[in-house]
Order: sequence, then C-alpha cells, then structure tokens
Amino acid sequence: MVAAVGEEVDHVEDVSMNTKTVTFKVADMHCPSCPRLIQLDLQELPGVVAASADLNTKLVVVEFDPVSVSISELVSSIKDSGYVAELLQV
Ligand SMILES: [Cu+2]
Repeated sequence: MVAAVGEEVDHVEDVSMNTKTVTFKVADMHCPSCPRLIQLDLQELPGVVAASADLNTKLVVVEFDPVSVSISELVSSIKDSGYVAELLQV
C-alpha cells in the first residue's frame, strides 16, 4: 500500500527506521562465552536491531532504535549479564 497522508510514513517501523549505533568497551570479557552472552542479552531488548561483541577488541557495538530503548538500558543489560560497559561513542 502506498501511504497517501503526507509524511506520516516516518512513524512506520520498517527498514527506514532511524537507528543509532553505540560502542561500549567491556574490559572484563575474558572467554568466548562472554561476548556471546552479552550479544544474546542485548538482542532480547526491544529496540535493539543488532549487537556484536568482540572478545579480542573488548568492544560491543549495538545498533538500536532510540525511540524504543535508551543507552542506559543497553548499559543495564550488559551489567545484568555480569559486565561493566563503558560508553565510547554515540
Ligand atoms: Cu567468558
């Protein structure tokens, strides 16, 4: 269906959703299970589009929809997984 009402399409959740990407440093990842756990927990949050954690660089990159989830909720998720997340960039 073609939207006939002006710019209302901005609020439709589709691929044109305005996502943001943040990078966290998680220094206490110490084995391959750590990044996997962090990723899985983040991906369960509504609003998280993609999460990838890397054991070697200790970096966690999260793509998210700021309308649905906040950066502090992302930090809380990582904390609940058992790690400390330091925000590097927005
Ligand atoms: Cu581990």
